[in-house]
Amino acid sequence: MKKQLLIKNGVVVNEDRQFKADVYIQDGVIQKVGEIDQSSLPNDCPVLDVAGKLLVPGGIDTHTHFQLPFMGTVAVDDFDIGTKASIAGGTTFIIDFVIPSKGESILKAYDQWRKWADEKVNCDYSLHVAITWWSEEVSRDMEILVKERGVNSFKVFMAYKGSFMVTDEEMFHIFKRCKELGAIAQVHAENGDMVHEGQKKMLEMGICGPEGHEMARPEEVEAEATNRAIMIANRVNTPVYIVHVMSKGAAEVISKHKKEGKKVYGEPIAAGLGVDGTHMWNKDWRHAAAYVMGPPIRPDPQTKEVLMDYLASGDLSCVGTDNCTFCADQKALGKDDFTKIPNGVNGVEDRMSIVWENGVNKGKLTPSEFVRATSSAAAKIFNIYPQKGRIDVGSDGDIAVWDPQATKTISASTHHHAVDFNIFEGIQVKGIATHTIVSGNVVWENNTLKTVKGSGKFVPRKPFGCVFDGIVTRDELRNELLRKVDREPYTGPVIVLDK
Ligand code: DUC
Ligand code: ZN
Ligand code: ZN
Ligand code: ZN
Repeated sequence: MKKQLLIKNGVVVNEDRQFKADVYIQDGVIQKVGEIDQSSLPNDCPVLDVAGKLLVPGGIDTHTHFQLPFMGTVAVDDFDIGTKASIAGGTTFIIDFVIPSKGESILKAYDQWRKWADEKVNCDYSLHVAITWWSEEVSRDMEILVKERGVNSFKVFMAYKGSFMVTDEEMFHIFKRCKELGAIAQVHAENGDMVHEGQKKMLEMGICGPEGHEMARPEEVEAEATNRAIMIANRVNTPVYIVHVMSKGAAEVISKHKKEGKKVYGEPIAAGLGVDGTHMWNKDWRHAAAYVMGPPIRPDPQTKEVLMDYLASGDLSCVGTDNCTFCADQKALGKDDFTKIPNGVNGVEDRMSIVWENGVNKGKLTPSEFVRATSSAAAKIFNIYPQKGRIDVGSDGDIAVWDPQATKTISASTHHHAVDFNIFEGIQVKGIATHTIVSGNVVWENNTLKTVKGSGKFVPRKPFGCVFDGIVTRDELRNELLRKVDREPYTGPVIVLDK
């Protein structure tokens, strides 16, 4: 028997248009979009009447760290709980990061992440791979990952000195390799040396609480690294994707380079769009520590507005979360020293509602721009469009039924994360996913999850091939000109200078 679903009376919202339609999904793939005569379908086809609600492509979270071993502990949202929380918020696809230790085989780390995820995911997923060290072996294994394991994105950390951080020289080689392989280079852009010095200074001054976290690594530290990463990528002539853009300064840098024609993408995250960093000054230590992530959420309350404006203009491309959650007892590893507080916040469940609330409800985004920002742009950048990121014939049956009128108050007491704190606690959002459809199955309705652990699939992503051609850097232009130089030697008089 075929697995099927008919969604009746929806308003399909894609990134380019919006129209009334029914949607018929069979065996996980959308077969029909438009007015569908129910009598043309088998009698036993289940029907979901959504009565004028919006149907948006299932959300894509470009940036999660489920069950990440990090800073002496392990993130509590694993691939099961993490993808359940995603689904409860309308997100049907996540891209997590494989993060090998320095010296560790990137293939081995990839296999480990695949095993962790395959056993537990409740929706489809992909993997980015972080490159934390550089060698012949890493270079060779990057090729294997691209050609045989479905990876087309590699991330470097410019921060986390002593663990993940790479040098500019290593970054240059990694970017070059990305270009050769048709993969996209991603960067955690903070100046790791400056972070290190800033942390030392704060501790010397006796500032040991969470508020020291932001003061140790202010905006300039992020903006400088963002600029450097884009400049180095441009030397190599390869596109670059800046993960978790948290500050006005970094967003400005991206916008400037984009206007100059460089291929650069910026990813704001739910935390940066939804809250400000003044919470790190909260008198309650646990509360303050909950907001510690890297790069920091900025204390200037204008930041989230500005980041949303850049998202609306398209200068920032798609929204992730950096979902990397730690409970009170884990955050307490840094109770006497903020540099030891495990960095990370929640976001995967609330991302879409936060973007709707602060984008669409504030008149900054249209519903189609919301779809672009939460799904389609990510699918395009990471080369899985239109399999994901669109409601169309042939696309995967991953859909969120979006009710722009329904409200909820975000709270740790009702969220689906394993973490005991929610950084959006108390925020009321109008616009939520009432139903989430994963691969043609209704797995979230009536506030209830009906997910199947391990049912999600790994989605391989192809390299970009010729997409990266056609961009000319100054170096290439220079080489081109040099090739053209075919000068006659000079044979005229020469002034002899006095000794
Ligand atoms: N930042 C975080 O806050 N957590 C995980 C890794 C990172 O870069
Ligand atoms: Zn990062
Ligand atoms: Zn607070
Ligand atoms: Zn991250």
